Amino acid sequence: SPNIVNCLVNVSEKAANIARLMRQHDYLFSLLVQEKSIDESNSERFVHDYKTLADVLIQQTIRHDVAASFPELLNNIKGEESSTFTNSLGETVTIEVFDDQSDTSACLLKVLNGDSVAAELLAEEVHKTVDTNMDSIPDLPDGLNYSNMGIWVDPIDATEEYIRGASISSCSSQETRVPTSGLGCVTVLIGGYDIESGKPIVGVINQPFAELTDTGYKGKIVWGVNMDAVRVTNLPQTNPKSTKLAVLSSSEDEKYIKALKDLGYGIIFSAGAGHKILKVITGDADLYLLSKNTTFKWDTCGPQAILNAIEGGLFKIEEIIESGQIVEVDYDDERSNMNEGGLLALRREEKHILQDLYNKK
Ligand code: 2IP
Ligand code: CA
Ligand code: CA
Repeated sequence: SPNIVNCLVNVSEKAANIARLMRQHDYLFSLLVQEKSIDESNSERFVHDYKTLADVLIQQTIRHDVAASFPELLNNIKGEESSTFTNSLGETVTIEVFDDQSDTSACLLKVLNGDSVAAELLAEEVHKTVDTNMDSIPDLPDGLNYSNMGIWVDPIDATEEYIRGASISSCSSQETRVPTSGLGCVTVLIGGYDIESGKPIVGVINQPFAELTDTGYKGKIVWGVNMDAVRVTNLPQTNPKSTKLAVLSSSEDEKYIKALKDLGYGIIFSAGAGHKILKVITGDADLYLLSKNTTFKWDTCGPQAILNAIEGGLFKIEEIIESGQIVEVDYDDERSNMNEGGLLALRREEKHILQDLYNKK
């Protein structure tokens, strides 16, 4: 039977390919930055927001490819985007990825209001076979019940950086390996969780623009499995040294910034919720704290699975500060999609700060 980790890794790479194409192809990029004015004179135009097309097309591609290998998952795959667009005349069209490239292309043609160049370029990328051939992916336990698995997708995290961000080389900080802004902060996030327990069990973070080389952007993929029988990631087996570095949203409250400084942390502001958790996972930062309710289940499910796989955790900061209770974020379908109570991402060896923060309140 197919391997879900392998499947999610490959589909994240296809997503990254689409994201790179839309950003690097001159014509497609011109559509991307024009945003709401592809053709102001044409009121029937469906894509009033082309950047949403990137998001929706990637999400639908992920849905299609995952369900092709795991039909039981079809109705369990959810994401940030809805698949429909409504134009100014109130007509609605659904972006769909079909089994045949020509059908996908025809659907895109409708959405793009007859732009056959764009429709064909995109459909071709959506229907390419992508195999990353990662050799370290483990065998999973037999008899996994995929109808009890939910999937959260954020097709593009840090959209602002994706649309407007400068190339990574111009803004990454050499010293800390944590870019503040730019394409390096963009990620594709896919996470699988156990519907019964609400625990994240598989995760992929794909950074489509991790490196700028002579031949263009190269991506990076981090994956993790957090099952009782298999707990593993593709990260190198090192024990990152604590550098007492906190990575925060530029919108973080002064109160928390001060508390972390008082505890001896250096502060870096950086874009992208997925990117910030990734930096904690890789050891480039030691914690990510977010006091506001500005992330959603699709931002955290995949990253948390990887963090858990290395025995780190993603906790609700509010519970820690208010009652000293150490509660992990979970994925309960009955509750809101918002991560209420904020976030605190930590690797295993940094968990001592849980007590320090509670004492500090
Ligand atoms: C956003 C994105 C933002 C982040 C916000 C997320 O997701 O990751 O960068 O804010 O929390 O919801 P910040 O960069 O201040 O941490 P999206 O780009 O998918 O809307
Ligand atoms: Ca997001
Ligand atoms: Ca997004």
